[in-house]
Amino acid sequence: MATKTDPKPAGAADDKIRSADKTYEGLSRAQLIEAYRIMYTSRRVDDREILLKRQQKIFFQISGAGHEAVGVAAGFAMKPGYDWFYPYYRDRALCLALGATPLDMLLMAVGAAADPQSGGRQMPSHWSFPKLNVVTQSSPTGSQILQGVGCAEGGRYFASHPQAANKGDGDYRQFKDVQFQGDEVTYVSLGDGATSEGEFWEALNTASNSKLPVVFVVQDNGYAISVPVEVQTAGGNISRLVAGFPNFHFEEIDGTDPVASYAAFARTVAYCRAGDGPGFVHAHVIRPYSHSLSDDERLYRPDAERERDATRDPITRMQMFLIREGILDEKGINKLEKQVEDDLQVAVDQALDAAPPTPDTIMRFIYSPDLDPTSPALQTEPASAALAADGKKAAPKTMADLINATLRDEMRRDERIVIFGEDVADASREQYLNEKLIKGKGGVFKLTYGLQHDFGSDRVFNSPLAEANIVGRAVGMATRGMKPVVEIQFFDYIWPAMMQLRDELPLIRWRSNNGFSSPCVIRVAIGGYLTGGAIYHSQCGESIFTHTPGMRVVFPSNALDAAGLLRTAIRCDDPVLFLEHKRLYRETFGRAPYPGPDYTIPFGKAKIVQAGTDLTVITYGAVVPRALQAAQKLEREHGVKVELIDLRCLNPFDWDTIADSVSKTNRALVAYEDTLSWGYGAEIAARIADQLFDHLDAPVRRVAAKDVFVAYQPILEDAILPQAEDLLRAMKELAEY
Ligand SMILES: Cc1ncc(C[n+]2csc(CCOP(=O)(O)OP(=O)(O)O)c2C)c(N)n1
Ligand SMILES: [Mg+2]
Repeated sequence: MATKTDPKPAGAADDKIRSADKTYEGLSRAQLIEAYRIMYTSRRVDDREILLKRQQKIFFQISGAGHEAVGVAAGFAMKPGYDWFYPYYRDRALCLALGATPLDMLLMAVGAAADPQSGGRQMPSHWSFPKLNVVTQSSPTGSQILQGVGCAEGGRYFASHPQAANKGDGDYRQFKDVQFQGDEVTYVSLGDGATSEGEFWEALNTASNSKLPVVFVVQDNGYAISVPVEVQTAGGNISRLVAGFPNFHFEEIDGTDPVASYAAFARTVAYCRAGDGPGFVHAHVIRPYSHSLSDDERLYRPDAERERDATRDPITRMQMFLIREGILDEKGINKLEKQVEDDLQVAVDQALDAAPPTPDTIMRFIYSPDLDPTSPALQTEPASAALAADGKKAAPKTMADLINATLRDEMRRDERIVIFGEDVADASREQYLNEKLIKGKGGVFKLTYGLQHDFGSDRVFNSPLAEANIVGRAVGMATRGMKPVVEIQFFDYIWPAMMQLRDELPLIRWRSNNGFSSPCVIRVAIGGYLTGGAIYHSQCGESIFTHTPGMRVVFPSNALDAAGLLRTAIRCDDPVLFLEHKRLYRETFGRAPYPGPDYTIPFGKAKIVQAGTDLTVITYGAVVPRALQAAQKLEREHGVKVELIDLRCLNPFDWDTIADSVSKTNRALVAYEDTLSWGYGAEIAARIADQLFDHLDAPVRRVAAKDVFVAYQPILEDAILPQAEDLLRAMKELAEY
């Protein structure tokens, strides 16, 4: 191991003093003893968990064995509760070094209610320690990396907008504490296998380009379950592949050597703290305990290879180092180890006695316990009505205009809001704007036009063309207390962000048992009826997201609702998917005067577009104007009075309004633009059949798109998407049933 000694010659008496003062890359002898205590504790917690798993007292085990030295080194070089940490499941020693206890870990392993990390919701080794700034970890390999980048961006943003950290009234800010240091560093770690995930490269790209203070740590144990590193990584060495990223400080180290690892981290953290850019530490480690307790590495690794690794075991190496350097003798080591064992036994006993969570808690913290976006207090009147009463009638505006105006109002009100996405800025080369050489873009649909001009390039900016990048960074920023309002240019291209949207964003709060939250807004242009939009610019698919607990989903059909619901979305303490129908952006239907900067609509409150007595039509989005047209024709021609319900918000949705209406009309038609089978309306239809069966005089009917993607040729598009005539026919049949 690397050592550094005081070069000054000395006599025998001085020798003792000198050796007591001797430091090892800045680590004192006491710190090295502490490092060994943590490493040994980490290994022994793994061993005890393995035993408990064999005794069926815990339900899963994955170890940090072989990764202890690099973990302790990073923990010593960084500051808990000051810096930020997005660890990997092998980071047991890191977490112990930061201040987590074996009891915290064992409570998680038994799935105790008192598990401080998840309350029994997550597997062991899925670290989450709010006080230490260790951010809730998930299982998908690699999804933590972009979040770490967003976290670092959050710290930088608050440092340059300190007032933004102030609490604000009447919105999520009341419940979202912000702390920032100005020079904090974000730690993100992953395995050699996880470097193959695309999000890893997206994260390096942004950290490099923005010179963000992120330390990327690849703990390379040579295997991803059974797949060796040369299969993951072209040429077998990740350091060689990433070397071309500008602005980085790179280190490639023996991660089984705590002193060398500490030195590398100290250099890297100093570089990041100084604001010079990100760091990359590639630590070669070993994995002596197979991948997890569900894996037996003897199936794919011969004994000779495993024995070779064993000679590098960081625990035995560190023991030998302490003895060789005269820091501890064998007796000292035995004493330390005995103390660790005794303490561990107490923790194991406590964990085994801990009460499990009760099943009645399962629904807690899916959403914010503090701010209810369905609150009647959010029901407001548009200020435009007051203006109209004064006789100064404001001109009706499109949905696009009012979304833009709402974003502007809210950005003025809440400095934590940033907007980013593809093409959303007016111009990334802002000198063109300053010199008034150009007008600016502001989104492919121009929804964010002028916002960069008004609020600056650090609040409205373009992202790379990478949807996971957009959402993953937003998650990290929102965790820090910012309010990212990001744009996915077309719903059809939301899928690269799916891991973040399904497994991360909506789960941050629930899986951490309310330890963390990430309330942000994802605006998405959605839908067809475009004439030429074709397959990849016409998709719906909202049910995929309403099927995800933890995600609010909103889908307005007109300008006023869009303004009111977007404001509620932005002020909300939950993640919101805000779906904007492209066809409705500039329609004549549903224009409205500007409703003022405080106009909100509660989530989960439908609107009765037209009252009726004979038949209920439940719909939303671009089907609303088509259904209205059909209903008006049906009444004109056949005297049938349709009650038309616009859901506006899909999760939560307004069951009470549906139930009241169907109980009255005894007939229900559910209409939606997405493909018929498994669509959002299928759930509504099922609930009506289930809960309102006694009120029905006819089967519940659905009108939706054919079960095919939208084709380019307008004749085909018309045949695929539900049209007013289809709705009219279905309404008439149902009324006559
Ligand atoms: C996205 C994703 N795909 C697959 C898995 C299943 N899985 C869990 S760990 C793992 C291997 C990870 O290897 P590496 O990143 O090298 O980390 P190590 O376990 O070796 O420390 C795989 C495939 C997962 N958790 N997430
Ligand atoms: Mg690995």
